[in-house]
Parts: sequence; C-alpha cells; structure tokens
Amino acid sequence: MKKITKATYIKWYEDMLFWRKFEDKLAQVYIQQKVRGFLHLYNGQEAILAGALHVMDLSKDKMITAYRNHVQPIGMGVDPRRVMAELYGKKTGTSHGMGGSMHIFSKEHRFYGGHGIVGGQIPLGAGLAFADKYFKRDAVTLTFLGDGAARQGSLHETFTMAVKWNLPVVFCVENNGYAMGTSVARTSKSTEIWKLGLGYDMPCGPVDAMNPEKVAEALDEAIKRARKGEGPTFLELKTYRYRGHSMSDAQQYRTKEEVAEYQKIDPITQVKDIIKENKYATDKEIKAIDKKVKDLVAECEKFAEESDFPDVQQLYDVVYEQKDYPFLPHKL
Ligand SMILES: Cc1ncc(C[n+]2csc(CCOP(=O)(O)OP(=O)(O)O)c2C)c(N)n1
Ligand SMILES: [Mg+2]
Repeated sequence: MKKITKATYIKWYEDMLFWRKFEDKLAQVYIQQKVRGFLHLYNGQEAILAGALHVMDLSKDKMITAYRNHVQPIGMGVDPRRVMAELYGKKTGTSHGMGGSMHIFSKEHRFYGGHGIVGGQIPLGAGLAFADKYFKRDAVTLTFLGDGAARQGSLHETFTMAVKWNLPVVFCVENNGYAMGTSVARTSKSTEIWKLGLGYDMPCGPVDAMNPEKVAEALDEAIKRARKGEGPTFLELKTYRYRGHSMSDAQQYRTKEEVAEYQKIDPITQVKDIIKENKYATDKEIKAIDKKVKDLVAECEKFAEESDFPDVQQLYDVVYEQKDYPFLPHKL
C-alpha cells in the first residue's frame, strides 16, 4: 500500500475538514432556503472517503454511491464550486443545475452518482466493473451503499453475478447504524452485515471506518484482489452520521448521548491528534489549514450565489422529444 506519511495525515486533515465545513455550510444555506429539496449530509463518515482515495488509482478507478454524495465527487477531483452551484440549482453546477443534491455526477472524474433509489446503484456499480473487465481496462469500481440497502434484493442479485463473473468491484456498505430512523438491529436479526458475503463465497469483513488508516488498509487489499482478476470483496465500514438522515429529520430514534459517544472518536479529531502527537504540524500550521478551508468554503458559496439560474428553455434541452408526437405539443 502507498505509505501513510506525515503528508498523508496533513492531507487527510485538510480534506476531511473541508468536506465537513462544506456540508455545514450547505446545512446553513438549506435553512435559508437557498438549497431546496432533500439534503443528506455525510458528517461523521469522512474517514471512509479519505481512506478510499488514498488507495484508489484516480487515473482510472471509478466510484458510485447513493444520495449522500456531495463530497465524494470533490475527492475525485470535481471543482467544489460546481458541486455547491449544483445544490443551489445554478447553471454552473455539475449537471447545469438540473440534478441537485442527490445527483452529483461527473463522468470525466469517474464519479457515477448520486442515486436516490436505495440499492439502485449496486447493480450499476457491478455494470461499470463488467464494462471495465469486458474492455480489459484494468480499473476497479468502488460501489458504496448504506446499511438500509444491504437488505434490498438488488444486492443479492448483483452479488450472485459479480462473484460468478469475478468482476473488479468492491462493495462497501457504510453502516452508519440507521436507515432513515430505523436502526440496523430493528430490521434484521444479524447486525453484522459483512457476513452476507459469506453466503456468496465473497471475501468479506468488518472495518473500523472512523479511522482512515483502517479503511485504507482494508480497501487496498480489496482493490488489489479486484485488479488481479480475483473478483469482488464485500466490506462493512462501521461508521456514524452526526446529522439526521436528511435536514427534515427530528432524530427521535436516538439520544444526544449516543451522538456524543461517536464524536469522541471523530475521524477529524483522531487525525488531528496524530498530527499533534507526532509533531507533523505546529499549531500555527494547523490554523493556516483551518483558514484555507474556511476561505475555500466561502469561495464556493460566493460562486454559487453569484451564478445564474438556468434559462427555462434549458428544461427542454434534456427532455426526449419525438418530433412527430401528435398529442401534447409542449412549446412554452
Ligand atoms: C427503493 C427505495 N425504498 C425506499 C426509499 C426511501 N428511503 C430513502 S433513504 C432510505 C434509508 C436508507 O438508509 P441507508 O441505506 O442506511 O443509507 P443512509 O441514509 O444511512 O446513508 C429510505 C428507506 C428509497 N429512496 N428507495
Ligand atoms: Mg444507514
């Protein structure tokens, strides 16, 4: 695995802090009704993305996830200003303001969304991997899903084929304890989701996903296996989300104490502590990173605020139109 060095820790700190603050800003502008629709935030789960990016080959590997999807494309190289603009519904957004929160997408950066149907992205992730295998492209697809999606039929159908065809895919369930307000324990007798892999003879296991180093180690092994043509791996990344399922969640299904317990093992704090213990950066250098992050978030907000909304006519650019359709001419 690529060595985890002082530079890695500094990068992890800066990246994770940026993702956290970027989403805190989104929460703020959502309350001001500048961002509309649903908004599902990733706060608390950042170590997963940090660890994954350390071991992926960003020149060819792919990523696909569900609707908690604002920071992953940024990690894959998408301009964060364009992600913020997409959430504002502005023309300068990643999908010209037509996708919104749940549908960030950038084919150029090999980030394939952004999917609102629980479990919908699981077969799509296997499909991306199938194409890479078919065209001998030596790329691996990381397919992320929530604990709620683990009980969907689509997962089981996909596992059957992915393992049979040795597809170069890593299935990563981000077990944050809840599917909306329903805990894992409430939905299934077995709370160790990784064990689902056993039924498919798929290498599988649990990972402490509040720690980017642990995520990187587990994913490195899985990615190497996939690259060697030895097929998929199923990892249960044990994590936690600090905010509600979406912005409209009153969170009556959990206690403040439970959230506080997980905040004690917050990935950003863990990384910052390692930086301090090992004197990888001085307090002054850490403060400079904090300021850089704050300024970049402000720049994203300004860009989104100042961008224009799409023209109404743009709606028709993306709608299939059959020229000779007789019934509903839909000219404005
Ligand atoms: C097929 C389908 N069923 C139900 C829903 C409604 N729904 C949206 S999110 C969600 C919970 C999913 O939880 P999980 O997979 O654990 O992901 P998390 O939100 O925790 O990241 C549900 C049931 C949906 N979007 N799609
Ligand atoms: Mg969940």
